[in-house]
Amino acid sequence: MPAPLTDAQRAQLADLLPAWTRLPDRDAIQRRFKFADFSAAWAFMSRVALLAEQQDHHPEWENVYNRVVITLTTHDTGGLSDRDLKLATAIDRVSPAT
Ligand code: H2B
Repeated sequence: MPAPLTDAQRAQLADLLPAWTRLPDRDAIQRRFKFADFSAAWAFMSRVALLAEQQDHHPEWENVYNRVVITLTTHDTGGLSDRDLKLATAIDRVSPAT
């Protein structure tokens, strides 16, 4: 079972995941990506899909041409958990430098 983020972990979020922002209206983090074109965006999404399957943790996301928006939260616990931290960290590793 995922472990909800503790207050201490929440306080560290900005340092641990500087490219991600907390959403004001729900317990979730979000990152926006922009690529050269649709093909590059889809290649990135393919990598993220494999990571998500490996981790059994799945993003909410949307893609419009060369843009991808990823929102992470844990539906099973109704908010951020250690699984969101882990997946966000893995996504950062396969994302292009910003
Ligand atoms: N993804 C996300 N983001 N939150 C979850 O609570 C979640 C998931 N639960 N992927 C997993 C799948 C669960 O539904 C399955 C049964 O493991």
